[in-house]
Amino acid sequence: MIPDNILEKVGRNLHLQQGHPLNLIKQKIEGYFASVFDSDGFDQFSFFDSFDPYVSIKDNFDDLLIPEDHVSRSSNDTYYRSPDIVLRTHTSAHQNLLLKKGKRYFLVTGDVYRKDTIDATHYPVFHQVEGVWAGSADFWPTTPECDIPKTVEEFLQSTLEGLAHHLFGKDIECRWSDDYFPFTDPSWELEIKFNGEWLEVLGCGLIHKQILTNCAKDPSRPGIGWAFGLGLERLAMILYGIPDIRLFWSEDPRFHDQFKDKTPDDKISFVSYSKYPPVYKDISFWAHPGPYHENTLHQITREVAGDLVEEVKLTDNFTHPKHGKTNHTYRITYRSMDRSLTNEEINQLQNEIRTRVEQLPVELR
Ligand code: FA5
Ligand code: MG
Repeated sequence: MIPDNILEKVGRNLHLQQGHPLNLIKQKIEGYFASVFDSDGFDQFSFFDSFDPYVSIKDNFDDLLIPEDHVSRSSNDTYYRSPDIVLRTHTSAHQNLLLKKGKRYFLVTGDVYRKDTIDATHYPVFHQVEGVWAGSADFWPTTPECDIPKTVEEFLQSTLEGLAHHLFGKDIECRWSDDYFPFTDPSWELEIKFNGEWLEVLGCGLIHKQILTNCAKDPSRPGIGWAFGLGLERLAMILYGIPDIRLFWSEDPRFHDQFKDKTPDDKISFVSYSKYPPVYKDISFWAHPGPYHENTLHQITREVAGDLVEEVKLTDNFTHPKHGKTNHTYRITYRSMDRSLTNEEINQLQNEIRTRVEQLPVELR
């Protein structure tokens, strides 16, 4: 049920490999939380990074108040090992268990898995750091002038802006927008400017009161707290100037030699060792609305072409006024990170993709 190209990533634990950029940036983030929450009045954070990526749907969805019919539960979005066990789609899967154990201040780092679109900043396996700060009910002074949720919100945003400054320096451009998660209320996302464009790096919010109540020893005193989940690859791309998310999985020494002897305090600017030429191929088909899910072509392409696919982009999406069917045209960009591609191998991959698409409820053109 879980394809081989995904299974082979389980257990690689890039975030634990010494001298890997994801490990370096993880250490920088942990270092920031260790130093900020070291002063009087703050309890220290605990760091976890080795929880099993197979989790129950209770942990990944139910306990986070994600509704039964939410799209993220669908097998178009999530890798199911069995009806009750998934590859975690986010590190939030560990929030409830840790809170129930009485942990209130912690980071959890781990690999997460999603059937997602394909381009330079999305990959079906990536790494997140979850952060939770859950203050007790009597942490804040309850004077009438003190708006507690507002204070906790400002505390969250200043902590995360402080992290951005710690990683990237004071001149980094950040912006906040409202977001939505079933497990936080209110919720926000943080974007950072990268190569002239805004890149979403994290989601966060005040922990939903129901979750704090469910996890509290005394449910009548749930307290108040915040949580965030950030994408480690995205931050490492910005920090080290890594142009393509596939590079994190490369075994090319020209990649690893640039990081392997470094410490989290070293300044590193990744030097691209090549930009091999891309090969473009288009594929078009008519699809009825409903039976064809837009993620399907991305998954097929990833299964057939692995890391040789750089991007899958919908370039035309036209609904015929008479028969109501929609034409989908996708442009597939093939490019290797470490060598030139031959026409022959790409034609073979493209034919295999066409053969698989023919088995879908669509009409290939
Ligand atoms: C979540 O996963 C929430 N669990 C975050 C959260 C935690 C919110 C706690 C509130 C409280 P989201 O789906 O937006 O949110 O993903 C969080 C981050 O993961 C994104 O901002 C992005 O940096 C990264 N990310 C998401 N999808 C991908 C992908 N396919 N490839 C690489 N990074 C990704
Ligand atoms: Mg998001």
